[in-house]
Amino acid sequence: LAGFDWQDPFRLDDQLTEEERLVRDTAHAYAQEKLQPRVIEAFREEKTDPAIFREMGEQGLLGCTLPEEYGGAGLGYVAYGLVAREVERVDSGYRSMMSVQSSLVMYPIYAYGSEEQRQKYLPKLASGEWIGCFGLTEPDAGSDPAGMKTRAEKIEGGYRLTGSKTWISNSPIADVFVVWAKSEAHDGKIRGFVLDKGLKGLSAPKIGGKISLRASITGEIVMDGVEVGEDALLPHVSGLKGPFGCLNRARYGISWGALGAAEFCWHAARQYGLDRKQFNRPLAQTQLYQKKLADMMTEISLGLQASLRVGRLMDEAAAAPEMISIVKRNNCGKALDIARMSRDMHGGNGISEEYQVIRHMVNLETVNTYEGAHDVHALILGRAQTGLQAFF
Ligand code: TGC
Ligand code: FAD
Repeated sequence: LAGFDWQDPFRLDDQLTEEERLVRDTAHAYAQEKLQPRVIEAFREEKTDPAIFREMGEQGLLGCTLPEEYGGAGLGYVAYGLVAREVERVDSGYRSMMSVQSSLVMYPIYAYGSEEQRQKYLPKLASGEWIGCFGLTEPDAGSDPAGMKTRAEKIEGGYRLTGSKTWISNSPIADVFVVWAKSEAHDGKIRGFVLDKGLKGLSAPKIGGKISLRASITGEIVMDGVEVGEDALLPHVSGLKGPFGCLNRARYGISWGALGAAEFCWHAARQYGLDRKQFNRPLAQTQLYQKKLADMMTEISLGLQASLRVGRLMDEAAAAPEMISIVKRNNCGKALDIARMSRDMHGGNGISEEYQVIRHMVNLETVNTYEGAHDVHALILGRAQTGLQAFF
């Protein structure tokens, strides 16, 4: 029988292509060398450095699944997941910045946009010169985006948008806004629009005082009769399947990312237990401590295998949204449990910013809620097996 690598129990590494390993190693090196040194202060001071987008762009980490002619890297979804895992190993907020830009802004412009929209936006978003945001959630429409109030009224030569979005990642520093609105000219159906910063009536105030995801800026999008031309409409999609098509990709990436944060917390707890002695022995030499480490290793390695499987199916265009709900829900929930456990295993030191586990713990509270709350994914999976709608 082969030997056992505790850090890679099911030999995930062997299941990757050479290209995927290279992408992972590039993302790992960037995240450790450039993001790790800034994250403690960024979180403490609630500071988002826009330069991070340009750095990620230089490394080829933005929109990496899109074709090279639009600035992407033509990679598959497993590579995209590996990038998310490495970035979130440092901080969920940094992964959020990356995944919104890639899956929620570049993807819809690529998949639903006109050729002119692709040419105008994608290369600059891929390089990180422009920052994007995605506005679906509203003050009165979170888990139920079908209840949105934002309206697009038809005017001569274009549309007038009125409404407000809230809890929008990147919005206060965004150059490009992908927003979803009910369009009168399209029978009240939900349509996507791409807005440029600086339009009259468009503003994006910051939401301050977050206790979670503090390294990633969040804001509102206020549209007070914003007038845009016909060319702002994403022509090739109509209805909720537009935003959900983007969310499928982002949720899948989050399933890998959350496990990156969990791995950080697991490794930190292991090391802490080896270094810290109580009752004349390392904490790691106690049965309870080892049981917790065993649980962490088990959940993380099972979760990674599941995300790998879904990623392979996405590359074959054979993944169902319900598969993504399973890995988004389970991996985020398990990652949150692991971060809380690791915080506890660090004792009093666990609440210090220096040990970093409490930062991951509070970040994962958001990750468990956004992109479909944990219980909302349970209802999607309940509906899939009973045929019964339990949302309302
Ligand atoms: P429902 O009747 O289920 O579906 C309406 C239409 O949408 C289609 N559809 C999908 N299409 C593609 N992929 C999916 N996953 C899809 N899910 C649904 C469906 O086929 C149907 O199409 P059609 O043509 O028949 O009209 O819609 P519902 O209103 O009953 O939906 C219920 C529910 C709860 C499943 C859904 O609304 C939901 O998932 N809610 C969660 C909302 C959410 O995830 N919001 C995320 C906001 S963005 C965000 O959080 C970004 S954070 C990013 C970061 O910082 O990293
Ligand atoms: P609600 O929908 O009010 O849910 C509250 C609670 O009720 C949850 O526990 C939920 O599971 C539960 N619940 C809801 N419906 C049901 C039901 N039918 N049955 C049982 N329980 C139910 N949105 C964007 O559009 N773009 C972004 O970039 C973005 N970034 C975000 C960044 C941060 C930091 C945060 C915190 C959020 C972000 N969001 C973004 C919004 C996010 O997607 C929503 O917060 C999320 O979808 C939940 O909506 P809500 O907050 O309105 O909660």
